[in-house]
Amino acid sequence: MGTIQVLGTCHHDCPDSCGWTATAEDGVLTNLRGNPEHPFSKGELCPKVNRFVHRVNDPDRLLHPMIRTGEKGAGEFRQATWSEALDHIVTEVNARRDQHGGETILPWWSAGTQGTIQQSAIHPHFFHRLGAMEQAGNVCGAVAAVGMAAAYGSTRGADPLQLEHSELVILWGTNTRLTNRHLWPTVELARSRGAKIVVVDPMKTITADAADQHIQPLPGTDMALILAMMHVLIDEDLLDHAYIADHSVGFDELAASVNDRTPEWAAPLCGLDADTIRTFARSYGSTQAAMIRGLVGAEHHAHGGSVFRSLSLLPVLTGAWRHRGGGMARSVGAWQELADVDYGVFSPPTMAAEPRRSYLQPQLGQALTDPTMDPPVTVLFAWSGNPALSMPNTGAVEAGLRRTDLFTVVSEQFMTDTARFADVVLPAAMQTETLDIVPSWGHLWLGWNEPATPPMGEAVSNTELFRRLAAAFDFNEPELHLDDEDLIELALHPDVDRSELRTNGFVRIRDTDDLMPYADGGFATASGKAEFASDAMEAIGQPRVPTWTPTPEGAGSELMERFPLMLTTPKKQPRFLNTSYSMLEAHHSREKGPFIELDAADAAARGLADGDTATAFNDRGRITLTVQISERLRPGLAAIAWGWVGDAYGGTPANGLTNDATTDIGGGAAYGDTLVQVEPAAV
Ligand SMILES: Nc1nc2c(c(=O)[nH]1)N[C@H]1C(S)=C(S)[C@@H](COP(=O)(O)OP(=O)(O)OC[C@H]3O[C@@H](n4cnc5c(=O)[nH]c(N)nc54)[C@H](O)[C@@H]3O)O[C@H]1N2
Ligand SMILES: Nc1nc2c(c(=O)[nH]1)N[C@H]1C(S)=C(S)[C@@H](COP(=O)(O)OP(=O)(O)OC[C@H]3O[C@@H](n4cnc5c(=O)[nH]c(N)nc54)[C@H](O)[C@@H]3O)O[C@H]1N2
Ligand code: SF4
Ligand SMILES: [Mo]
Repeated sequence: MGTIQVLGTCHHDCPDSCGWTATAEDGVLTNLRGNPEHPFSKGELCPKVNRFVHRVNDPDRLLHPMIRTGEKGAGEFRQATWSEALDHIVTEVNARRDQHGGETILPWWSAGTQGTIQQSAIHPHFFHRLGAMEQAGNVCGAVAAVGMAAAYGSTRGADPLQLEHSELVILWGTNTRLTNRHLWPTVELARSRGAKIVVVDPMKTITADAADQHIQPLPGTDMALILAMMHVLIDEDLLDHAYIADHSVGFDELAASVNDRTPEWAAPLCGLDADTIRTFARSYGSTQAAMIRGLVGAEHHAHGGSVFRSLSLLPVLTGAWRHRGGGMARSVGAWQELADVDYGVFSPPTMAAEPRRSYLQPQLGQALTDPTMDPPVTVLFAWSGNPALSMPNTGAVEAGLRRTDLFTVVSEQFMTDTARFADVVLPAAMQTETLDIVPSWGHLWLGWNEPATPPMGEAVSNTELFRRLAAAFDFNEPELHLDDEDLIELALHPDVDRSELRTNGFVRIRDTDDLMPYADGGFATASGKAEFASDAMEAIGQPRVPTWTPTPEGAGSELMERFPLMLTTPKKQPRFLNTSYSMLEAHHSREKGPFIELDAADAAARGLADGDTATAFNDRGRITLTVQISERLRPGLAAIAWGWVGDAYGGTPANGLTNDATTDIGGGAAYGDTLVQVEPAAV
């Protein structure tokens, strides 16, 4: 076989979608480096993927199908052949399907791979054919998307690279230097040209450390802050009247509703000074090219959708959209879908017309344990994710996974906390072993991914997994058996330059140069205008205009009497990608923690000092860890980093405490609306 070198793209759930060059010798991956030609990542990867060769060749990698031999969750398995594993799945699934119907089957997946076909192809047809339940909602991005669309009619926003031209960069609930690291040089470029950088985040992150100003509201109180900003903009006439008149509807309704939403009103809710809010609003309203950049942090709250809806309306008030470097930048996925990649081709055409029973992705635990579910869920397929660690309220997820009458199939690369509960584990291929195209939610290039080696052992890509499952169930429809080249061809817009994509490893999304999407209005709502007041929102029971409503488990709620601290569970460790990599020694041994982080005042009030052992608890769970006094927090806030394997927390992971209530819109999770009490651990 000799040495081969191919171009690829990182598949991780990360906005950067970096380009790489992978080298294999005699069918073994030996090297992986950033592709210096890649226009966004420019040859750099990150502390996770710099060790990807080790991940691929790790001795603990799953290489063969396995069938459970021990108790559920004990992690005891025997190796099986593919045909034995598939036969077992068909027998067990069909028995349950015969008894309860197809809707007894629950497919759960996430973004373990963001590659177009490996994430999205074939499985919709397969589960449709089985008559299984449908997954709705999502913990990542869906809430912000629906919120933004409520204002604009679409999720199309600014190209984050336009930050280069900004005079004011507002990083709203995003830890750019860590989670979107290849965008940071653009932020610095803007600063070198005179821009001011403001971070709005309850925690003093490494991004906040590097900003010119850090505004540190209590978690989940952004709505109050934004309404007060709107009040100041209107009260002090820092508005673009012509833009509002030409390109929006509902301004008078908004103005009336924020009339009493003064900075003095918002200050105690947000835990900020009224002056800070007023000055911030003035600075925003008096800068033309002001860009708000958000990712996911602020959506993990009960009002996450409203926050993104309201943030999207700020640049409409000030007309920032008219100016290069102004507006609102979030995921750019919509541009890719518009121009280059059609995901609709992967769903059966009749799917929307014949909806099947659905559940919300973050409420897996509830779906598996709700005694009123009729028919009950008796089969779980889980792939491309690690819900036992990543979904909120682990207690419910685990209780579901432990059910002896539940038949669970997990496709994985490693023996995760989820795979341990499987009846059958199927080995999954790695990105360097599969063919794909990879979109990005952080920049406007589509990546190519050429496999450098065949899959190791008996691992298979997700598309091959579902082709094999379809064959085992005797489903012969051609759409269940398309090969990977055909699937890519099906999804790619005819005008995308295939040869450039393959030869360079990336291609610019068509028609996206120098994007100024709303400089002249042209919003995608029915009226063609940005909507301060929305009939569509009202029709689904949401406030007509952006509104502050207290949350049952948020700042100022009654529950604070028992659980006075707001818990944040930051996901982002430099060497972990969500929970991926946390089981690899070379990664977790270099990260410190997990700890219970407390502000010095809150620790002192509980008689706790740095290095003591404490328990954080609420009605969902208890976690005992070492205390770390942290200057990253503010009084009233506790933090437990998320992403470590369950054992690192003594069994109950960070999500054992988090809230599985859904968000206002978008079907996300209110992880961040979690209250706890912390006390010295019992000795
Ligand atoms: N190294 C590394 N990089 C990653 C990941 C990783 O695990 N590790 N994960 C990737 C994934 S899946 C995603 S979605 C992205 C997410 O990227 P980001 O959205 O940038 O990251 P988060 O840590 O989810 O949230 C960002 C910040 O939101 C803050 N926040 C929490 N609640 C609130 C609130 O109510 N209001 C405001 N204003 N801020 C709030 C948090 O304190 C946090 O610092 O990162 C990706 N990149
Ligand atoms: N408390 C708390 N919880 C959170 C968050 C938080 O900030 N705080 N963040 C949330 C967010 S934004 C996200 S995106 C989710 C992420 O949570 P998940 O989507 O569950 O992501 P990971 O934990 O990284 O798990 C991905 C798994 O997919 C596997 N995998 C990778 N590629 C493939 C493949 O091609 N095929 C198959 N079959 N498997 C593959 C990997 O081995 C890995 O175990 O977590 C959410 N959970
Ligand atoms: S995880 Fe993100 S930063 Fe790291 S290589 Fe992949 S896309 Fe780039
Ligand atoms: Mo995410």
